[in-house]
Amino acid sequence: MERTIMRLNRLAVALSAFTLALAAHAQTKWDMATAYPANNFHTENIQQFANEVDKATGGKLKITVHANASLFKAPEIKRAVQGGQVQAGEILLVNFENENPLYGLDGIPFLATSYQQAQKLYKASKKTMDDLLGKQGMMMLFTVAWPPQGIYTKKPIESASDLRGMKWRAYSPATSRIAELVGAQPVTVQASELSQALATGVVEAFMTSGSTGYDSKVYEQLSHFYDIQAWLPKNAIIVNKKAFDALDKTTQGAVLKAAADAETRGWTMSSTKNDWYLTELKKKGMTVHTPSAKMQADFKQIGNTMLADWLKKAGPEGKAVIDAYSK
Ligand code: PCA
Repeated sequence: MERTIMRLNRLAVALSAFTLALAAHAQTKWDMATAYPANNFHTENIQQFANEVDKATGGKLKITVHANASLFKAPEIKRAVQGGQVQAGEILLVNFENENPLYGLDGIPFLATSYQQAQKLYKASKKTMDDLLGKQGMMMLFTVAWPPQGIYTKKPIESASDLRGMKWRAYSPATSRIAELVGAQPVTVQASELSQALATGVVEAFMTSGSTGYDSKVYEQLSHFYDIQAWLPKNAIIVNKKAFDALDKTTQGAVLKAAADAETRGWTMSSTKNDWYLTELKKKGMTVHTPSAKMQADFKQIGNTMLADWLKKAGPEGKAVIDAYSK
């Protein structure tokens, strides 16, 4: 059913592109595939970006945002943009760590734990990341960090060993690796399917932000959130390079200007909304804990192991980024 809907959505996208091509040349239409709900702050920010592009170009470039993985599932969006099935998309960079370790940089626990550090890490890696996506025929328009990642559980926990044997939801290679390191049983579930996985009891614990916890109505099944602030993974808004190059210079300028504004706005939204999300979780009956010293030490240790592994995989290019970040 879901597959059929996705196929129909894609057919509609292809047809509208065709109709437009037959109609005026004056207007360009882009589709933007995203993976999170329409009322998530990332999606709201992207929608505002699309509105601003529309306004700045006097309607010459129309970007339709397809939220909640309605066009492509989160892990498929990058390839869809690369292959030109959609002109633009939103990706969770850490999802692509197996393709290139650099994509996993901002998913290493305790490397960058505040918005300020996450910004610094972003700056240290931006050029390398731009080159990497550039080689794949894409361009990064802007990024926005998710709020800091904490641990959701059914039962209270005191240390990492309390997670042993739990059914653990992972959203990336790194979050699966954490399950391995703590002895939990990982199952990969993307955000758009998380509420369902929770409702059917497939998961008992996981790490994510207050944002995704709230969106997934985690409070209906789990009662504890440990605000350990382990890392802030970024979403990147990417565009097919050929689609971008096909725009006239003025339109390109408008896109870049709206993208720069969306980046600044998005990072602010992320941190302000984080406080709101955590307040809402409490209102819905969850306990938001400051993790015990033992748990912090355990996760710090996990972070050290994962950074060492990452440096081995990422080679000199990765080391250069970490060095630039640590300066
Ligand atoms: N939400 C996304 C990725 C990180 C986050 O905070 C998720 O849980 O899938």
